[in-house]
Amino acid sequence: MNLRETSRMSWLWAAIGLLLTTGTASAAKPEPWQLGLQPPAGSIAEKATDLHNLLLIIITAISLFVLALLVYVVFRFRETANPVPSKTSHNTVIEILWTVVPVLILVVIAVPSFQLLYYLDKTKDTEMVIKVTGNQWYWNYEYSDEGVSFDSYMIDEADLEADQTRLLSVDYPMVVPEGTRIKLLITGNDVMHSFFVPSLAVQTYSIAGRINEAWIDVPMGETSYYGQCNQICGVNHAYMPIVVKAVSKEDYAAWLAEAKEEFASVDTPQLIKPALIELASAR
Ligand SMILES: [Cu+2]
Repeated sequence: MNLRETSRMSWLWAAIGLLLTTGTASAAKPEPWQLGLQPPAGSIAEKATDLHNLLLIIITAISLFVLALLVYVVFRFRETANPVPSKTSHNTVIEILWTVVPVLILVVIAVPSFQLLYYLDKTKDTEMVIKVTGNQWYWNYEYSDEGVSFDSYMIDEADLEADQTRLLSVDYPMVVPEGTRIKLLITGNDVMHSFFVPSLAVQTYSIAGRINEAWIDVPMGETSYYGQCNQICGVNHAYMPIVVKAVSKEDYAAWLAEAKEEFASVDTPQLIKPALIELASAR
């Protein structure tokens, strides 16, 4: 490789490096020209990202292998090079290989996949509970143990302030203490919605008459995690974003005291408590 080629290669690697890092240098919301997943926040998202990266390597290797085989077959067995085609219809060795190798690949994928599934199911280790209700077209967050419940609406484009994000900022975010494992009881009031926050790796359907359980592992750090309803739920489907705002434990206590004044709910805890007791005794 001469000097010119070497410098061309280094440009290529720099460009690839840039493409790979743009996905990891952003905040907990989508960025313009972002590639890949949002940076993972918390243990669930880290495990999900690791699984995604493993699958990406496997699927890339498989695609390149199949492409190489196709290119080889097209050139090696073209009409001019191979005028009399073989009529072979069976080859035991190849048939065993193309059965056993995919099975082994699936086993390799299954192990971390099941590990993650069972990790996602560990809702009993959580420290607090928030009930999330999907409505056309806003979310309601209920801190049942605190008797607090409030609606969360998207901020209109005309009312956006400098630090707010179009289509993602809301008037009242779901405020949570940093470094806390939170159980979410997700339900719906009308049509199907879906509670989706990519950086926390949570995506759970909200269905009227059902309570779906999920948990989030909010890491340390005062960050807002942005998400959206990702189940087509009517004309304003795109306008019911989610903001999970992590604050310090002290700020959370102060917010909660204020919220108790502002959003005190008298009736809802009575409705939700029996359901919570049922859930707790079932586990
Ligand atoms: Cu929705």
